Amino acid sequence: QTRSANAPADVVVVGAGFSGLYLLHKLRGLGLSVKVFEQGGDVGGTWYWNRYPGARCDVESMQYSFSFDEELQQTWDWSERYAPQPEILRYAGHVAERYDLRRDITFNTRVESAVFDERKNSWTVTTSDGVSTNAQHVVLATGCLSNARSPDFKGLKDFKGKVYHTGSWPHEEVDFTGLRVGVIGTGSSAIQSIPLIADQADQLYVFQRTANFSVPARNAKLTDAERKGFRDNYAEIRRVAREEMKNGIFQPVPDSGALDDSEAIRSEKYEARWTSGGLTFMGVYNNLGLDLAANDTAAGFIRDKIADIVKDPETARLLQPNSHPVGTKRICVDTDYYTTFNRPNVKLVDIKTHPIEEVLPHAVRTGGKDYEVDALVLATGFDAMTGSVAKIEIRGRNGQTLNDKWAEGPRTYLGLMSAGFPNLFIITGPGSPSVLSNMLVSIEQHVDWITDCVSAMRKRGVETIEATRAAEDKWVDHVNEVAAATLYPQANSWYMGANIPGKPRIFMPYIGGVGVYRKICDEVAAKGYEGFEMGVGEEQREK
Ligand code: NA7
Repeated sequence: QTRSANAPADVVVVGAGFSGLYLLHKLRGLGLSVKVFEQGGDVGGTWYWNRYPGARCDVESMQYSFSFDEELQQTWDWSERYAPQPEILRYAGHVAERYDLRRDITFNTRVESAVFDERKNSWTVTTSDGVSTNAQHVVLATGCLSNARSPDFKGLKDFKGKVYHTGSWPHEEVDFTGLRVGVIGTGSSAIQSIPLIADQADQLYVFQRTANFSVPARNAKLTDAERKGFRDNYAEIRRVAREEMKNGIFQPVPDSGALDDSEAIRSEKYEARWTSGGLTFMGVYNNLGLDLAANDTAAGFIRDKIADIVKDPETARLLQPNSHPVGTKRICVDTDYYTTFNRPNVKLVDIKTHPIEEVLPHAVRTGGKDYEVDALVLATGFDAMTGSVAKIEIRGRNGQTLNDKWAEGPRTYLGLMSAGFPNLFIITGPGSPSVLSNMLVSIEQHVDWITDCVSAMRKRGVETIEATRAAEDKWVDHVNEVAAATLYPQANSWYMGANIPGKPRIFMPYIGGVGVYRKICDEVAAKGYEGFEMGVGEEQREK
């Protein structure tokens, strides 16, 4: 392919999900030239790819939405408490239209490499069409759950039916009517799609390795009064989400711990959250993520619910999670998940005791039994947080690649930059609260911080910004220390990289909370970007 070059840009942004869209809008506001590359055919990121039946965000739509434009939040009508994926995707499209963003986005184009030139202080970004683009800054807005992962089960490639992955679902309608279907995995994507697939399919086999905790979503149409309730109070609701909540989702953290209450009061409180539904279940007490005995009370409550709902005792037993404290893998939010196992056409298959031995042309073999299926759904998750960054060859100072630097686990300062990679920013990167938060709260905060930073650089007349090793080491230690004080590292979760064979086991997100994190980032900026080094260009120095 002939190599050609685009006009240079001030900033190249990788990805046109919610991060990329808001970045483009904000950076344009500084008068910068911005070029966005997106591997998908349109905007939306996660919501472009995850089109499986039942796909929804587990954060309520009135909160999982942009807050930067009052008119936008006052005029977009969310239809349900948890809007379905097509609606979230329409919202992303609406945002792109409203700010005329698509003209600076190149679709169906992957960024393959980004190489820093130490003399010119600029990045050369090469895309899958063989074209290169020079830019002063690169921002990785590549998403945390964007690199879908299919385990290499023996025989999978010779399977004769259709194979789907929840994280890269086809754009055309998929109809399971009359088919025998196997779903592998019981994470959030599986838990959302299983009830709908069971409704269509003749027979559904659910292959479960690890049982997960799930709470009812209690999804419902939003009424005008509910929407108005949010809209009238948005200023305060958004402020609390940014500043006071641990993750921008729960109510502010309560004062009491689970063991402070009697069993009767505790059950009442859990029951109330179970009835109101959603992720806020984990916000009943302040120590569910910290104290195993406290956590057990919540875990036990959910296990009892499962036993009540699921009629077959052996199926109920298998569905009761016992391998990790509740919440240490992201808790799932479902509609009719457990009741689905009462249907005569649904069977749970335990692949922990008997792992999948082989996929045959028309069946899945486990425990010496062949389960005949016409279609397979891999709900097997993602190479989370670092997977999409790792697919790009990123070379910083001295030709070092980011993959080499991160071989023992990702290292960042504030999740925003990595030492040795000047002018390369990451949105919701490892070391930031990202996946433990309402993503939209984190995305807006990161984009605002980065935009302010670039603007400050321009005002000072500097060409580069780079995290210092010392600041990065200190931040990595802090991220680890905060995580170690919680129960989270006890689970084999994708937060830990534990779902990817060979990936270093490190708790990747920052668990200190979005409010605390925001304060730290603001203080760093207020102190003249403490922990970062700013530099003038070599040509400027030589003058
Ligand atoms: P998850 O939560 O990573 O779930 C993946 C599921 O697939 C989980 O049940 C895994 O079992 C299972 N899995 C993965 N690999 C295998 C193999 N090799 N054999 C058997 N089973 C396997 O991904 P999701 O897409 O559901 O959700 C990701 C996030 O998106 C979610 O947390 C929300 O934040 C939104 P395991 O638990 O590893 O034993």
